Amino acid sequence: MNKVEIIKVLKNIAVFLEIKGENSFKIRAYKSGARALERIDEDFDEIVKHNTVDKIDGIGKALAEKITTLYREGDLPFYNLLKASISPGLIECLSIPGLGGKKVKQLHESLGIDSIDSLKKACLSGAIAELNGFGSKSTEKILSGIVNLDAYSKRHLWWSMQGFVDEIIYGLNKLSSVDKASVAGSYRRRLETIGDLDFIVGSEDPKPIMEWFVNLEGVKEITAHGSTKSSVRFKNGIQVDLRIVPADRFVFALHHFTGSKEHNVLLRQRALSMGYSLSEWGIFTKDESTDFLAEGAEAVETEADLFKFFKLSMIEPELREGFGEISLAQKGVLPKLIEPCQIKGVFHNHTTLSDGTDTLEAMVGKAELLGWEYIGFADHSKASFQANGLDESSVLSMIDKINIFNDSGVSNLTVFSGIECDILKNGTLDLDTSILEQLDYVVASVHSSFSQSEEEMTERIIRAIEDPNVTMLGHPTGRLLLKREPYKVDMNKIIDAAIANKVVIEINANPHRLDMDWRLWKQAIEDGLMCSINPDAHSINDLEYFRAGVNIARKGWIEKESVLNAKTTEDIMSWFKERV
Ligand code: DGT
Ligand code: CA
Ligand code: CA
Ligand code: ZN
Repeated sequence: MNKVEIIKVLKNIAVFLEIKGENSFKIRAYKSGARALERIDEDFDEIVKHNTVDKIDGIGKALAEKITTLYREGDLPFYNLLKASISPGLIECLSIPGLGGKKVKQLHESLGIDSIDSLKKACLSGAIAELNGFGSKSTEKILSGIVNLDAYSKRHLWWSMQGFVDEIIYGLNKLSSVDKASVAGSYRRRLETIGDLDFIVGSEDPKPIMEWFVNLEGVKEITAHGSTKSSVRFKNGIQVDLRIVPADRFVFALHHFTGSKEHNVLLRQRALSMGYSLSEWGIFTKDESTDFLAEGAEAVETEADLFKFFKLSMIEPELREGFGEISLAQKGVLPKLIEPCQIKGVFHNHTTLSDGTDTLEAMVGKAELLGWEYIGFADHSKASFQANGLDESSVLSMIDKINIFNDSGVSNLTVFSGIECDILKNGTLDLDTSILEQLDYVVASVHSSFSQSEEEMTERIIRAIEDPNVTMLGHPTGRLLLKREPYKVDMNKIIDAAIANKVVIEINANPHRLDMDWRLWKQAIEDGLMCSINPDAHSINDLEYFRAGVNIARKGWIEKESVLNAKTTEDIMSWFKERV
């Protein structure tokens, strides 16, 4: 287990002990142990290797042993037993925002609550509002937390589906009766979260394919089993639809089931206006039999052909959301979407200086492998103490370190010095201007006081945007997809302020964030906003997240001209200079 995972276990132990009502000294030991690990500057791997975990300030001998076991074994019997001793329903209640160990214990003891279900009932009956320390406001908050939890459980992150999708496609392509196979639906449109997975197969012999599908390893339940359509649910909760059509109809089914519904409706209208009807089965002459394709439709082999049939240029799946793609395709003026190979470096990355798990040198090494020209580091600032944020003097020594690194010639990459500076409650920045001025760039982000009113939050962020030292706005709504709702903020005002102050807004490419949302980008780009695709990497592997960011940029109609990190090193340098 790495440091970040160990910190999580220590925090869980503290919460579980709270539920059990253990003495507060014991609980505090785990909490402060977690904090101590967050704060260390030294290389954690070295510390464990040298058996000096107990020398860390705030960690005693017993805790040091547990940490070492977690590091070496990836497991801790004490933790497993503790977790097993608590009813899973109570652990589930912990995922409701605002409910920690103490509150869950209180709810359990005073009202017998032992599941989300009983929690919901107690909210609705008014029993919770009566409890000491709760009220009608917290009842409302718990209820909306339950609604969100339910919605979250029905969808999956696009990013986490990749391996699963690739495996199914690989399996299908190995079957001899499969002529063509593709994923469709929201996954193919690269939506940030997906409900179910849809696969389309072209084949003249569907039976063995269906048998293979419903008997796949991990299938828990077969919800539909037909000769051309089946649906299954896997053990991990993922629902998958498979449709098999004759090979000469594959392209029509692929287009239809890629969607979206909105796009399909609009394309169908266009077909009708041209005297055709369009369905998953093909293109037909309006009001005539659907036994035969319309004249010319049998030559449609690819989706590009299909669009061409309707006098449209090719519309990439990412754009098929009914956002005006059809009318632009009609004029042949769709954007040339940004591609992963056009990214020349990334800016929002963390190292072991704050809460990252890899060193600057290791991150540069990975950036070299990715073929980039530059990489920028933006560790946290001091207000993010839980992330071991940097104070003024640490920032200065980091700048020195980066200068020395750049001069050393160790790497061909240029390293840019930045910071992810906290936007404090009142909109001022967490570090002194005299320090911020010395950095190449500043990413300003909100990490605290999420419950401000929309007006306060909007003013707060605009104030930061107006600070001449701010180069980029980080994760503008603070959302965590399928985990936490965005805070309230007027994004249109934020976008206007960013354009007026030549501030870039990031697409935070962490698969849980993907913030700013793609739905806002098309208009924002037209109005002159620049974007930066930022992986917010906390490890070398996280640098790969930039691909998820590129997906979102493409869904936002973004071309490389509007992406800061598609510029060359030289252009970046002059851009940083010119904007102030
Ligand atoms: P999801 O699964 O909720 O993430 O979203 P999708 O887009 O994958 O939706 P899904 O799986 O229900 O259906 C796949 C595609 O099939 C959808 O994007 C468009 C097409 N489709 C499904 N139902 C309808 C419909 O009622 N009308 C039209 N025009 N198309 C539909
Ligand atoms: Ca779907
Ligand atoms: Ca579906
Ligand atoms: Zn952040």
